[in-house]
Amino acid sequence: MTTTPKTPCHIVAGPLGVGKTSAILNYLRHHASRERVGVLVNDFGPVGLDSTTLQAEAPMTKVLNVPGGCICCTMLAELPRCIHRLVTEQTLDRLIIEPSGMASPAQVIDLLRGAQRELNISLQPAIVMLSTVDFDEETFEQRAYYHMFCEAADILVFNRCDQVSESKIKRAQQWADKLDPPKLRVFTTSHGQLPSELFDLPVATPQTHEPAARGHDHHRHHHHHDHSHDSSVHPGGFVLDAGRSFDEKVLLVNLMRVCHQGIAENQVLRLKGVFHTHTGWQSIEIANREVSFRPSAHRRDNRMEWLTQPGVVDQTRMLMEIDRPLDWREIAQSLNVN
Ligand SMILES: Nc1nc2c(ncn2[C@@H]2O[C@H](COP(=O)(O)OP(=O)(O)O)[C@@H](O)[C@H]2O)c(=O)[nH]1
Ligand SMILES: [Mg+2]
Repeated sequence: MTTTPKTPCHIVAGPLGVGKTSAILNYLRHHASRERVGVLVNDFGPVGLDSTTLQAEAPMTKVLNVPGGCICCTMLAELPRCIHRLVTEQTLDRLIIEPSGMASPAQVIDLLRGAQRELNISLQPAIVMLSTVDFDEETFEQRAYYHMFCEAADILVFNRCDQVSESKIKRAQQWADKLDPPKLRVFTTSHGQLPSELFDLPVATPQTHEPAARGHDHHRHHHHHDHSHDSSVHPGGFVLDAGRSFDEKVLLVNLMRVCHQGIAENQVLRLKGVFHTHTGWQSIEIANREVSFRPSAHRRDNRMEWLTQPGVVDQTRMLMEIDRPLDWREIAQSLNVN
């Protein structure tokens, strides 16, 4: 058993050229004299230019270039080895990792989450940077490429705001504020100037939470509306830490049951969730009495929100229902009946 404190480990991800290295440089300029920071860069070229720039800026910092070019699989194989080298060579106060813009941030997060204990690191909220120049609602809604980055973000940063109009910055911010599950923070900036508090946000490990009584849409600007007048609709929800994982088959079958039979006579009108399952992260939904499943890049926590009618369904009850062991006789019976 190791007694060395875990090194906080930050991921600064995002497409090529959005300003990741600039953000890390900015952090080093403000902190490298007070903190021992280790930086791992996965540059796209064979030369490792980013790591050279970073090292020149902050000579006290340990900068390591992860070889492997732009192929994220190669980088994934090298990453744990490089982290191990950095954290064993000296005690670090912090480790910052810039994956190549080609890497899927969710894959990097999965890898690090799995190796956390072994590497004695503690994964901090993932910072994902995007260029405000690239933003428009339609593109960000429709392109899987942007979904991948937005979903994986715990903290979403729109950089390059100096190159767009005020109204576009506002639109990006408003769009991101409406994302579901909500981000820990959405931040707009230029030249990678991030406030240091973004590196000190606590990793949420709540057991359960009572979500705000929101209506059927989650738009923040509707907050002033009072939906509670509709006493026949009851919201509920919970958040569980990311370390907890579920059996995908059990989840699916139980959600189908909940969808069709409700819980104790309470029909489930709407349900949304993200779950860490044994086979990966899944986003689930019930709408119009149908269950849908799709892979999710969200990695922060397990969470679920629902609306039922007419009675209140508490968190514990819902969790038990969706996690309860499969009863094949019951399933066979329900198949026969329907
Ligand atoms: N105009 C403008 N240029 C930026 C901004 N952020 C970064 N850059 C420049 O864009 C280029 C790529 O930035 P870099 O941080 O290396 O991006 P990375 O590929 O995500 O690491 C560099 O020349 C930066 O100086 C910004 O907010 N505005
Ligand atoms: Mg870079």
